[in-house]
Amino acid sequence: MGKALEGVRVLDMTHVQSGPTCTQILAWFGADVIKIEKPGEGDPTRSQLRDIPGVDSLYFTMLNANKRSLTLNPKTPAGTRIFTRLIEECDVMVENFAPGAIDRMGFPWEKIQQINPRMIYASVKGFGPGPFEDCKVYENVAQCTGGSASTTGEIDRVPLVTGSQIGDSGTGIHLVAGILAALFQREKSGRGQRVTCAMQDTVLNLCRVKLRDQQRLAHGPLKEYPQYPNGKFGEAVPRAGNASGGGHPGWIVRCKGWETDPDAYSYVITQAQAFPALAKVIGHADWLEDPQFKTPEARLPKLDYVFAEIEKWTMTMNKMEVMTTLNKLNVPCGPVLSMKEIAEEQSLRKTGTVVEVDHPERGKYLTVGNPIKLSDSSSDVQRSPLLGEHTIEVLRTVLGFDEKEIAEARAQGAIQ
Ligand code: CAO
Repeated sequence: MGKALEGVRVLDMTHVQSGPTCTQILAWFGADVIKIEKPGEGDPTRSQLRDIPGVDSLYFTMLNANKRSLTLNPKTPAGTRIFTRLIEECDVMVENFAPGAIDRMGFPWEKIQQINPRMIYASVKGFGPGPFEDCKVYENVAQCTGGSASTTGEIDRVPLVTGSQIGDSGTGIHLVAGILAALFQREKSGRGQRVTCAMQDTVLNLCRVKLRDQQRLAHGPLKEYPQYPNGKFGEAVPRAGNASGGGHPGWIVRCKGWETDPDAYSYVITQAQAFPALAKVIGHADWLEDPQFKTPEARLPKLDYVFAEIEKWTMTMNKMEVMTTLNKLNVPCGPVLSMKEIAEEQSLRKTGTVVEVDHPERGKYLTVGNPIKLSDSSSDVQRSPLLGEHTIEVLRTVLGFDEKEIAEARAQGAIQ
């Protein structure tokens, strides 16, 4: 089977997480992704959070599958030449350095465009134009400034960041959408363009339901929030614990074994159309006749009680039994799965969402495969490259360099 992005070559100047997430997706779809890394050092994540001394960390290996690695310092004369040639040969360039870093390397957008007018130049930055545009940003800064932290957490407790990397990986995924749109437009216009994604913007995009609620606040209390009817609403959307962000109330309830197992919980949604079945199975057929509980609107002020009653029932069985029983009744629900359970889940292995990969230095490791499934484009996962593993190969086969040119670049420290 062919691959969707075969023939697309990517000049990958990314590091850490946000940029590498983007180029990993392009690589999964078959683009030739050439990752440029600083000679001698490489992407800083190669050595961050290392579990095995001297071996590329899982942080790196899980974000850089299916790529080639080329060491290059574009700030040397030979490096500038190689970089210019790479711009000529590539379709897409992706970077997520601090603002201005690529310009300081001597390659502002105008120059890149001049070298290759078909180039699509994609960047991740912490903020868009404005007061913070020059700031460096990591994941949790984006979660705080994009509205996620202020709306996440238990009621009346500190703001919380989430384990989902919505700032880094979230922005990388948004950037992929921009690059694919630009590639599509280039088919018609023949021209490349700039694609930029700010981490603050993408976190906000992912939290748009909370901006929705901010505006609803002007028209009265948010009735599906746990603060209603007892608590108070201030001027801004409050943290809502585990309340559902949608139109059907939901909550996390304890299941059998919760006293010792930190993940013995399930999320249960009281979807209006499935509520009669839910009420009956938990032993509350009476609610269906009772005007105090019959309608979703009537239940809103009593959600605490409703979920407490549901929990009495879920605590009599384990989270998988809750899932099986409620699924048969069409009640939307889900067990809180630990990472251990996910790593062992065979259905995820079968679909290629969790993949075991072999690495020459680390041996076998698990990674997340491509979650985007195309019916006519295969998406196998190849291990991440060693630092500079493809330097010579790329210089020879992509750029047509001979031995003398390679030796000269090496002598200047342009490559390793
Ligand atoms: N050869 C020589 N120099 C290189 C190089 C190479 N191959 N690759 C990078 N460098 C240099 C850059 O030119 C830059 O030098 P100058 O500052 O002198 O111009 C320097 O290395 C480091 O760049 P940086 O400022 O981006 O790196 P940092 O570790 O200080 O900051 C980060 C990291 C992530 C905070 C910053 O890059 C950033 O804000 N990026 C944008 C937002 C972003 O993507 N954040 C997500 C991070 S996690 O996914």
